[in-house]
Amino acid sequence: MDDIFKFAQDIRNKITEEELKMGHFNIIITGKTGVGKSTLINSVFRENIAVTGVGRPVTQRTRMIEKQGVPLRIFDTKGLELGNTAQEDVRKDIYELIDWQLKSKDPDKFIHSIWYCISTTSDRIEEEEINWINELATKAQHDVPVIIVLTKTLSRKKGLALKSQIENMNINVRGVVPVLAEPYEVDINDEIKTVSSFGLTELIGLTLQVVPESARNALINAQSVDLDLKGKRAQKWLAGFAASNFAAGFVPFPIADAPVLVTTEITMLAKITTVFGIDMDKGMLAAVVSAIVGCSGATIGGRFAASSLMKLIPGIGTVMGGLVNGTAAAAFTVALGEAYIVIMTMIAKGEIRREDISQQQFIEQMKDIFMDKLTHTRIPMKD
Ligand SMILES: Nc1nc2c(ncn2[C@@H]2O[C@H](COP(=O)(O)OP(=O)(O)OP(=O)(O)O)[C@@H](O)[C@H]2O)c(=O)[nH]1
Ligand SMILES: [Mg+2]
Repeated sequence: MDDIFKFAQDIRNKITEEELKMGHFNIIITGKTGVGKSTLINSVFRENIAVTGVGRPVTQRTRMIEKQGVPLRIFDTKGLELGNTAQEDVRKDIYELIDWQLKSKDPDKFIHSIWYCISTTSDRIEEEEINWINELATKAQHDVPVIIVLTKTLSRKKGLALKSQIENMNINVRGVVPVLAEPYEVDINDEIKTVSSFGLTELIGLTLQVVPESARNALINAQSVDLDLKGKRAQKWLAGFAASNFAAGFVPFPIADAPVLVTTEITMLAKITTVFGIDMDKGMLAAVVSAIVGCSGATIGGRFAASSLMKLIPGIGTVMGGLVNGTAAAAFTVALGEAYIVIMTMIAKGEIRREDISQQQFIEQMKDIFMDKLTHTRIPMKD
C-alpha cells in the first residue's frame, strides 16, 4: 500500500509539471453590455470561472479572469457601448492587448481567439457594429481569429437567419455560432416551457479548429461542454505514446528495467489527467490506481506476479522469456492508460462522484474496466 501512495505522490508531482508545460488558453470575450458574456463564460468553462475566478484589471476597461489550476485567461471587456468614447476605449484596449502579448514573445501569453458576442434578442444588427467587428477581425486576422457568438438564441430559426445574414456580409470572421448558454424559461399561456441550451459544443469545436495546436490541450482542459472531446484527445495522445514507447520493434522489457516503466506510467497518467483537467488529489489517485492494479496481482512497473493474468493478454501465451515481460508490461501499461481514460470520463460526467471514488462499488467497477481493457489491448508493433 505504501507503494501506491508513493506512486500517487509521484503522479501528483508530475501533473503539476505537466500543467506548467501545457500553458494557457487566452481569449478575449467582448460585445455590448448585457449580451450574456458572463453567462457564456460560466457555461463554457469549468469551475464557474466568471464567478469563482479572480479578476484583475489589465487596462481601464478590461479585466483578466483566471483561476488557479485552470489553464485559462479570459479577457473580459466591459461596457462596450456603440457610438461613444467607451467604445473607442474598448477598441484601443483590445488592440493594445493583442500587441502587448505579441511583443512579449512568450507564446503562453498570446491571445488565441476573440469571441465577439451579439445578442439575438435585438431585432437587427447595427451597421456600425458590423463595421467595427470587421475592422477588428481584419486587423487581428493574422494573429487572432475572431468568432461571432450569437447569444441568447431562443429561436434557432432566428439564430440561423442571423447567422446567414452575417455570413453574407463577407466580413473577416472565422465563423458565426448561435448559442443559448443557459436554458431559458418562457411562459406560454401560463405554462412554463424550457428552451434547452445549445450550440456550445459547436462553439468549442470551431474555436479548437482556429487556434494553434499549442493552445488546444489547454482549451480542451479548460472547457466543460464537450467531455467526450477530452476522452478522444487523451485516447489519441495515448496511441502516439504507446507507439513511440512500445513499438520500437517489439522490444522486450526485462524485469530489471521495471523502474523505467514506472516512469512511463507516471508520465502517462499525469498527461491524461491534465488533458481532462480534473483536479485529482493524492488520495483520489491512490484510490484509482490501487483499484486498478490491486486486482491484478500485478505490481506497478509491469512485473506480474500472477501468471494467470498474462494469459488474459492476447498473444502472450505464445511468447517466451524476456519477451513475455516486455509485451506484458506494454500491454499492462496501455490497458492502464485506457482504463484511466474511461474512469476520468466517468468522473468528468459525474457518473462517479469524487467522494465515492474509494467506495467498494466503484473499486469493483474500476477493476472490471481495467480487466476488460487488459483482455482487449493490442500493443502497436512494428512488423
Ligand atoms: N436563460 C438565459 N439567460 C441568459 C443567457 N445569456 C444571458 N442571459 C441573461 O442575460 C442577462 C445578462 O447576462 P450577462 O451574462 O450578465 O451579460 P454580460 O454580457 O456579462 O453583461 P455585462 O458584464 O454587464 O456587460 C442575465 O440576466 C443573464 O441571466 C442564456 O444563455 N440563457
Ligand atoms: Mg459580465
